[in-house]
Amino acid sequence: MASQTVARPELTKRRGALGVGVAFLVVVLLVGVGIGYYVAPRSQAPPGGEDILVLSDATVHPSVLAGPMPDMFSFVVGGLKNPTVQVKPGTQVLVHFLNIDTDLPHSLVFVVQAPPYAAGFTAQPAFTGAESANPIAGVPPGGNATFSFAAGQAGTYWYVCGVSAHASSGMYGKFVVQA
Ligand SMILES: [Cu+2]
Repeated sequence: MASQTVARPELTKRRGALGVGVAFLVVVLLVGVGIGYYVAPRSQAPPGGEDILVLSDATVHPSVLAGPMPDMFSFVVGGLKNPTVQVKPGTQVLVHFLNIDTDLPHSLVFVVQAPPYAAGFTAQPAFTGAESANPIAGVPPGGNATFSFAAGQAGTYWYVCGVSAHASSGMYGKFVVQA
């Protein structure tokens, strides 16, 4: 009995040290996961399922928001993140582009090339005028742009951000021209 009484404080000390050690490891693990989250490359695929926004009028006026938080490398069209936008051949598309990012420039270009995109990808418009002005420099945070083009030939196209390494970071969606 006497030896147990002596051993108990020692056991309590050990348990205390173990608790501190475990707490320390948990903190280190959480910090590590946090750092990993921020430095990990962004996914190439548009997140979530494929939302399709069908615009069937001869003239359409989509509002495109760029750089919403927390995922600044994405677009929001019709309240949807990087949706597939579908129009009919020959549709006159009048785009209202708004950069809602607080610190990054963004742009919008309709292209033929499908993902994945390299970091150095240079976006070339698939249709005459199918880009915001100065797509590489982009529209500054809080800025907006309006441009229009005719979605000529049926096919599958993509809309991307033309600022360097933004499309490769997941800033794109599908644009379908279909009767
Ligand atoms: Cu961008």
